[in-house]
Amino acid sequence: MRKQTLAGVVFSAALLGAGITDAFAADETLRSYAEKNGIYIGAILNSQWFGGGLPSQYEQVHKTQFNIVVAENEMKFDATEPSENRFNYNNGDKMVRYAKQNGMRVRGHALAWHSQVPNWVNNYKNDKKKLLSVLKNHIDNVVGHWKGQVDEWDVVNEAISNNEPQWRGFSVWYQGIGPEFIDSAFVWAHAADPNAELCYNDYNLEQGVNPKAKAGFLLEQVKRWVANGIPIHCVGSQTHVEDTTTDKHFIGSPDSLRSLARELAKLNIKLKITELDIGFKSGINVSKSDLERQGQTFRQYLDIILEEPNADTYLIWGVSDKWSWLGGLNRQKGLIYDDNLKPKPAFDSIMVRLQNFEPPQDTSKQDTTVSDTTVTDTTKKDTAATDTVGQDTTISIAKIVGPAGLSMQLNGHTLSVKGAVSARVDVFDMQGRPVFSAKNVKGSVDLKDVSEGLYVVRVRSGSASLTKRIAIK
Ligand code: 9MR
Repeated sequence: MRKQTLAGVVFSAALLGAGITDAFAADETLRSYAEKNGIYIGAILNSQWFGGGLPSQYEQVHKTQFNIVVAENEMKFDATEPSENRFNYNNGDKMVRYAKQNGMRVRGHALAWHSQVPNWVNNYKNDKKKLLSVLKNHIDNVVGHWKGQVDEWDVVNEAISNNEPQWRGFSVWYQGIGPEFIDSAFVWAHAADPNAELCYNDYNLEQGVNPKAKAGFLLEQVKRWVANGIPIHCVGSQTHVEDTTTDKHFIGSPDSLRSLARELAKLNIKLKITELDIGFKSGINVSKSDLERQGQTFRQYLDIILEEPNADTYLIWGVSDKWSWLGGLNRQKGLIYDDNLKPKPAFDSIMVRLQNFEPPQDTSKQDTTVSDTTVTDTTKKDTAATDTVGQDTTISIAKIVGPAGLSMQLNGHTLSVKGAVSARVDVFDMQGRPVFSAKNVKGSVDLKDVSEGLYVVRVRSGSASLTKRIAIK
């Protein structure tokens, strides 16, 4: 399977550099590097945006940094069909226009879900035939209205129970129709827009792929749907997770989610991360190192999307910690921008990863090529910096030539830069934190103050830029 092409994405956004740390140039945005890697990176449009209640900087950050969008609440059942057969598309239309203007892909969320169902639907809870026609009518109209404009839909959301691997009981659709509401919803959505990608979306899917976990149960259903010709194309993993150091009870992990991606690949089904946040418990004091560790976890989830061929989307459930649903879950600070819309270490961490990811060219050589410290092996599950450095006994990199003849070469601790009158050199650690920076470099620069480890070095001169992963011993 190939990554989805981003050919349709037009980069018309004014890249003004909003929300970019000083370490990154104005044209270095998450979306520009995501596009280079053939993936989508996004954040919801918060409900407050629809009412015009957010500062202009919010939208500036959003459209500059992201290339896929989803509405926090505005395409849900209660928003789109508040009373029977009377549809309201105003807010959804507003988002679709915004996405078009800014060259973004659109996700639709969500068609059949137990929550945010308007009261009138419950009047029919004991009438299976009527409920079926209510759900069909909703899907026909909503998917039909945005046919060709909403690229992918969460057709069914959260239909599996939290604790036990079984269907969720308290759902008007499940109780009134039975689990076959799911199969039908996919069939109707496909009929309404045959080109839309259709997903099953749920949370706690990063807690292991075994029969006792939600992901194991889901996998069995996906196998059945695929075998029965149900038009399902993707699984959305919401990935609302918690920092595992400050909450010892949280059991999710990037490795578990990666296992699910690999199982889904066997069925030709994609995995998307659709609602990512990595929160801390409310009330605890979140330190700088907590935020850096959070950044590393953000990067580990991104690695799945970059490395697994059937994974293509990395969507965060919010932009800034200031406007986040997480308080309601007794969590805090789970996003990549702080209360003042300033990028957090998590932003730097995923930015540097996006900039430096190199798809493996020859997988048979994985883990073996260490003579060149440019370390093209980026395919490990977790970029275990210490392991890689441990295998790497040299500290020179072959000459790397980039655009406009700009080149760099590392010998010992001396980085030589050629092809530039003067250059800026930045070195970042693997979590994207700047560890060294020098301006007006002519010829060479001494990195002796950079301690042993794995880093990313970037050389820039004018509009030319070269970035490489290096090991320093
Ligand atoms: O972020 C949404 C919040 O504003 C709503 O009050 C809430 C109501 O159910 O839904 C939130 O979004 C949820 C999403 O639709 C489905 N997955 C869980 C999300 C966070 O609760």
